[in-house]
Amino acid sequence: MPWRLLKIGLRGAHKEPRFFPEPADLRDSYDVVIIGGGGHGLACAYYLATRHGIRNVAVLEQGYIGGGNTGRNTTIVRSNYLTPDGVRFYDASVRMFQRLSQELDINLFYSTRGHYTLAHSDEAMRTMRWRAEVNRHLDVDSQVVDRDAVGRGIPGLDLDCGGSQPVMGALYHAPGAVVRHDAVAWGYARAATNNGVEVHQKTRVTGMQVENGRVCGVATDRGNIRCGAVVSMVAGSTPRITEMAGLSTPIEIFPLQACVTEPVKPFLDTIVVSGSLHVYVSQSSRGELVMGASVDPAVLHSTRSSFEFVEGLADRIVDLFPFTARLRINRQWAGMSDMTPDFAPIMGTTPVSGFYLDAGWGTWGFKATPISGSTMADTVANNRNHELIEPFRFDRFADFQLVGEKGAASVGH
Ligand code: PYC
Repeated sequence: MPWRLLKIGLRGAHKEPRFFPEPADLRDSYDVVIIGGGGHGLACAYYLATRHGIRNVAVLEQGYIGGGNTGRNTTIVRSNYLTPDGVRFYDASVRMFQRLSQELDINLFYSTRGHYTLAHSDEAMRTMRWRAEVNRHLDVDSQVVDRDAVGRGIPGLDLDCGGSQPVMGALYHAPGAVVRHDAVAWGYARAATNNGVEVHQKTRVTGMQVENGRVCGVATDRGNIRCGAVVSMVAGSTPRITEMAGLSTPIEIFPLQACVTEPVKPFLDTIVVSGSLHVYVSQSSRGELVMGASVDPAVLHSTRSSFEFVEGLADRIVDLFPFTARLRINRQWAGMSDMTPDFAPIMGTTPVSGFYLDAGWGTWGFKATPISGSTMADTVANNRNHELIEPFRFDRFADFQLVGEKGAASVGH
């Protein structure tokens, strides 16, 4: 049980302090400036302070914390990836997530549900078998299950999908989970500020100072800051920031949309993904169906959500769960996904000394929050890539060392 909750319960007085203090002014200099107050940036700040004793850190967020992709995803956590590099990395993340409520002393409502990736063709079954082999080799609990087992595991699912794409089987990943995404950002923000980090919201980075190949400061809309290191941990703004450092990456930005229905009685206690139908769905603790699709078809820097998205998604969700035809959609939104050519992130040191990059998360950045924060903090503290992120290094495209995770995407792109 989180200690703070216990203390408040026993005290009887329920006045709560501000969740975390907001510093008034920017200082002239910091050891490390982190651009982006989403889960990754806040986690990195927290681990810099707690594991490496680097506390003179500012997190600069142009909006409000968790207002970007951290609060715009469908909260899924899993490690059933395709490449050994991806599986090792996300397995470490799942393990950190499982302990995170205790560590941050906040109830993140982490809920292990099990995760089905449905296969509707022989080719998809082959990919599921491949993923299961790689996962099990690395001690990650994934197995291929047949059509009957899918039917038993997901009551209410039409195994024939309205006759369009009958289910043949699935990859079942028992550790698959959901977790309250905004609380992850708040938890890291509070824990980081308790350890001396400053989190500055509504502070936009407008420029970067690089001298003799080394970063030495950033300009913001609230003034200039000198610093020893800059870590870019943004989504949707990566090209804008890398350009300031004089770098370019193969990242392109595509919107990824999602929505929730009105609440209904609990019927779905697992996470269901269909790559062929381009949908994923889980039921929140409030009873809403949380659903999403693949990225939008064209490059766009926007968080607008569209009628076309809901129309297309609803059509396919009804094939899976016919009773949902009667449900209303309560909310819809979009995030901006940094897509790389090999569907793997770009992490670590860069050709500009003191400038570190955490980007290219595509459609799966949220689930990497703890491991990305901790490995990036280690990388910054030691100025060399942590071994778990070395496969995702900045120059892998120039070296033709791609990671090739497309087969593990929840939905086709
Ligand atoms: O990778 O699990 C995933 C995911 C779900 C929604 C988008 N990506």
